[in-house]
Amino acid sequence: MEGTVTRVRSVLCEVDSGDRTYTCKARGRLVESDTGESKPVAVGDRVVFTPTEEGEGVVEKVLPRRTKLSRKSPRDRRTEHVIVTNVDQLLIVASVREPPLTPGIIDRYVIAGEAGGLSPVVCINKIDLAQDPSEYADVARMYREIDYTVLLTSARTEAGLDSLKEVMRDRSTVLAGHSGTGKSTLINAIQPGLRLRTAPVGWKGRHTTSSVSLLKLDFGGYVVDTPGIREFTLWEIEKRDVGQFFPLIWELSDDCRMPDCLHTHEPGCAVKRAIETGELLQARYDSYVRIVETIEEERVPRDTDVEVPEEQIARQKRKPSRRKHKQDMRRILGREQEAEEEEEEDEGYS
Ligand SMILES: Nc1nc2c(ncn2[C@@H]2O[C@H](COP(=O)(O)OP(=O)(O)OP(=O)(O)O)[C@@H](O)[C@H]2O)c(=O)[nH]1
Ligand SMILES: [Mg+2]
Ligand SMILES: [Zn+2]
Repeated sequence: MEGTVTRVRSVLCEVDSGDRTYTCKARGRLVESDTGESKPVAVGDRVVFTPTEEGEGVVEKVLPRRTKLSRKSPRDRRTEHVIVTNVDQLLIVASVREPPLTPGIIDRYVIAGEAGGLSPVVCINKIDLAQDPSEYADVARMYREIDYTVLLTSARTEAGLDSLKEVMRDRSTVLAGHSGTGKSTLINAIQPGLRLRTAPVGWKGRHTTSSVSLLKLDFGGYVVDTPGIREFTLWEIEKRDVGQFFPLIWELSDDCRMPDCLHTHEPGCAVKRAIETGELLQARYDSYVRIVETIEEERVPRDTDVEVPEEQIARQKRKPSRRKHKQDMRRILGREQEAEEEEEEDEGYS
């Protein structure tokens, strides 16, 4: 039989066949095979399994993955921790306050999403806590300028939830971001019956959601809730890959003197020149450098899960797919803010 993994707990996983859910173990050879991953199956995986007793089964095989969101395992940096597979988009949930808004983490998720074939969407939640919209306007503008959909939401006042639903309708979406930004609360707000556990109001403790789960949305589509991650370390991204996720830096790099310019210390760097002239924001550059600096120049060749890696994350395919997604989103949302972005795009930001 075939099914979709909806949850993974230690050695067991839940597999939804469409008719019912089976609690499965993974076949021994799957557990032992050296894929370089921390677990043999991930939430979102399409699997072939053999039902055994009532409601139980054994996973025989994981089918090729369409997309995946991965990070470096916090326990072993040579191990890939696959958070979720086969979802369409990554909703990066940040909050205006509690915890504070930090673009650095958004950038990391953007890169991980793009690298894994997921379309990133930025969601700035808890806008009700802002004394003034200027607290988040710059960050929102920054991501819109580089062609991403930015949603401004409040699970408390329900602001922006209609747009969020439209973005999620008939697609599969994983919510990720720091602990406490309101991921589970947002999911509960768009589909009240789910009653996911959320942190009590005002509680400063973190990590309320403890496992990744795939849920069906009544209005169409699927959503994956994930636990907040304190440190999100990119998996299999090289230093020289980072620039392409910063569109203006990517564009400027054509004029750098050194062919493999990383824009950190090289002579004749057009990116550094652009900071001096004000064409490139210092904050964008700093964010770029922070990410480059955290990447270790070391590749561990592994026979990972994607059968034809070129098909999944081919460099030349990334940008068009992002643009296509963006166009879809624009159609769906049809809002003024989106028209603004279009103008900016004409100015050559994309
Ligand atoms: N003021 C305000 N509080 C919110 C909003 N959304 C969520 N919260 C609160 O923020 C806290 C954390 O919400 P959660 O939904 O548990 O956060 P999470 O992102 O799922 O956190 P983890 O599961 O730990 O990753 C809760 O106390 C929520 O009530 C919002 O829009 N405005
Ligand atoms: Mg949660
Ligand atoms: Zn350069």
